Amino acid sequence: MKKILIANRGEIAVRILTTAHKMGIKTVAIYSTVDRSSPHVKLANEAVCIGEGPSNESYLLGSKIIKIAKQLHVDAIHPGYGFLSENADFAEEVEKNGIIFIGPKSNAIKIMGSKLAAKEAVKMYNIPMVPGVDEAITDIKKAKKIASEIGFPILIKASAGGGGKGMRIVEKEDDLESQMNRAISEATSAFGDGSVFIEKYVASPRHIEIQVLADSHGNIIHLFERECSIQRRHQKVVEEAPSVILTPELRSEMGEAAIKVAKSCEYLGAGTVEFLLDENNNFYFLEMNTRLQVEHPVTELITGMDLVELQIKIAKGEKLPIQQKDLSIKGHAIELRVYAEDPQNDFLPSVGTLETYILPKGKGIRVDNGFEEGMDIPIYYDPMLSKLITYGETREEALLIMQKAINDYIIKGVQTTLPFGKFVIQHDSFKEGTFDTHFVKNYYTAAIITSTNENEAKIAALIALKQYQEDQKTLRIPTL
Ligand code: MV4
Repeated sequence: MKKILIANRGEIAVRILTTAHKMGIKTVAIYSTVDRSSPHVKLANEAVCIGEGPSNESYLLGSKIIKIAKQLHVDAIHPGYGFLSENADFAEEVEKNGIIFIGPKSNAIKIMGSKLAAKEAVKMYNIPMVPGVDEAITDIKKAKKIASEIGFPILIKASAGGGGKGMRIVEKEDDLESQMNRAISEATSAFGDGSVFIEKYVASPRHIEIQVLADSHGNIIHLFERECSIQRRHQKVVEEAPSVILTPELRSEMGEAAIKVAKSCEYLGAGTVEFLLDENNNFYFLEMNTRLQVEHPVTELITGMDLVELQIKIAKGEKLPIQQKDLSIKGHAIELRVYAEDPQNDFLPSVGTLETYILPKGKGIRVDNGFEEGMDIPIYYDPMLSKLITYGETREEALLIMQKAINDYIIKGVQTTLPFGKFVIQHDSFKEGTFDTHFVKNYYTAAIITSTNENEAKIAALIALKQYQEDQKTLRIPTL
């Protein structure tokens, strides 16, 4: 493999380019007109403009991307996350054109892209699943019977849904029919597939996911868990590894289950198996993400592995260079996603120019970043600027470094979620590790940040006053 094309932008394009260059592989970047001065364009050996700002006129143009790859004699395409990364047709088209898709085969993407197909695939592997049905429900009588067997509250989910889209909690039988009809019509218009199913609603779960790697020689390993419970409206905010709640036994049970999920779809490459963990630490398989995830760096920091390098080696047909027994967890890593969003104004995207943009640095700090001072934030894409990742020997150390790194990260020109991140990591429930997926909803209000800002301004004013008074004293000395 001599040359790869990165079909993505922002921090993840930079992340992939960096490892490719480390491995002596040449790179091709693609970019839209609004991204022409982005770091990923400058860093790549070659760069091709593929269209205008909107994703469907640029980063989603699969056929055009494949055409460019062929023209430039590219050996493989890395899709990153988002965009075309979980598009089974794209993966298939890439391979049909004699180019390696750095990811699983299109069939695995297809299976895991449908929650019902995923349940079907893992059926014979004894993976714990939330009580519920494993087939699409259309008949309301049947739905009522099932719901009463499971017991309310229940959750209606869309088979094609993701990120919480098309989910509905139903508290009592009276609401079932109307909620089911709504869920079906929502799923039909959002995904073109109205299949919905029913599960018992797990009220206060934690969201734990397991990183897996599978090579083309039948070897599958897991790289432990990531704790992803701190999220806001299905958007993850803070992730960490390891999770404070897992025991070594539970960790290895979940790891084994994740490996079986990978086996069930003949998985290839890096993937993530998502689980819910209930109050009694029972875990249930939710879904599998068939891509490199945003939060992969925390896994890299605690295992010492380069996941992109391993993805590339697997795509080349190499055997995994490590076995399960070679892996262990060392230290603790925390990731904060830094978005150009205003936490004091309902997290609305805050567009504008990065007038000042200074990254924090130092021991235990890693910033996976896609922007530079002076750049505009395009309105067309996810407004994530970077990921601030810290590492320590202990969770406490990683948290202390995170606190300092947030303070040292200077962004002017746009509002960001840095103050929100600071709120999260300083919260008692987060520090104690007693949180669940309702953390943000339960504890966060915009007023907290306003008052933190006011307090900090007050302290700054007091320090300034004190200093002024001190200066006055010294100034008076010569006149005495
Ligand atoms: C659930 C659940 C409770 N019970 N399933 C949300 C997105 C999708 N991946 C699955 N999700 C959930 N499924 C049952 N049976 C609660 C959630 C859920 C959630 C899951 C992970 C992280 C954050 C979440 C926030 C709200 C709901």
